[in-house]
Amino acid sequence: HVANPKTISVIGAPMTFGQPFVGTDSSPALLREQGLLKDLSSLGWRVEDLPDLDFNNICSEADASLSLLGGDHSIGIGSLAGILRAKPETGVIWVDAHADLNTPDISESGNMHGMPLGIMMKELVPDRRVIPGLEWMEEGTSPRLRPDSLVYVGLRDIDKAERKCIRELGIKAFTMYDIDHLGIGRVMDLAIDHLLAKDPNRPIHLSYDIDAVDPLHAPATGTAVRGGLTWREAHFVCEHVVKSGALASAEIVELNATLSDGQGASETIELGHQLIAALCGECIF
Ligand code: HAR
Ligand code: MN
Ligand code: MN
Ligand code: MN
Repeated sequence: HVANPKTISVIGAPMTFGQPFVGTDSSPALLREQGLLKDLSSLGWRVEDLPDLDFNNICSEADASLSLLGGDHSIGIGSLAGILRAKPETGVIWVDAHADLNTPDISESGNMHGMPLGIMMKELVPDRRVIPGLEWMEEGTSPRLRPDSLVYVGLRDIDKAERKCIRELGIKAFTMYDIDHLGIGRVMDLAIDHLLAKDPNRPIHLSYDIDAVDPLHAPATGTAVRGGLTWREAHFVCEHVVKSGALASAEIVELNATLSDGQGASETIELGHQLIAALCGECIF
């Protein structure tokens, strides 16, 4: 449970370069305009509002203990690098329709937002400095994510090469099939157990791609896939991670208000806003 008073640092990460569309860069401002920060203070948090990251100076590593507002999912490269540098034992829950486990060698699209996890795995990219823009990720000083420190929730659109990597690396993956079969409650219990069984005190980072949610509720995103999380399942994921007491940082990504009509855009931003409030303990008694 959330022990207050605690500080939450909020950083906007208006990144678009990881995929073909503009628009993901306005989401931090749209979330702020909806009163996100005020809501978090009324939930009892001391809110530290940090300036948006400047992606004209592209290489940046996030600070730890925070909430990041994307931006496309390529910001995960910087957030994971920063979080793992501060707390190498961090476990990651990746909520997404996609596995984001591509590398420049195997990606079918070449889009960086499909690669953040691939780039973090030593098994897939032994030397990241060969990737243009990632020269700053020095081996030895920029920690890796171990395959057993990652759990997926919500997968339903996995590339062939990614599927092979998930199998070979033994990454724990709960697809929409598993959610249909077991229910979201059991899936989240198993996901959290997987990360905390060996080390109950390790921090958890939650990376939430809004396209995990069904396009019925989150149409304003670049790569929507039908058959996603319901409204309640989407919230439950956040509520249950908070309840574990291990949540240390989170990011919400791939909101793109320009990719839907007005109503779809505002519903998507509102959902993002509500998911962040849920991560801050809104519905926990
Ligand atoms: N796997 C595909 C690729 O690498 C699609 C990735 C799609 N987008 C995301 N990532 N939003 O979660 O291009
Ligand atoms: Mn993603
Ligand atoms: Mn996705
Ligand atoms: Mn339970």
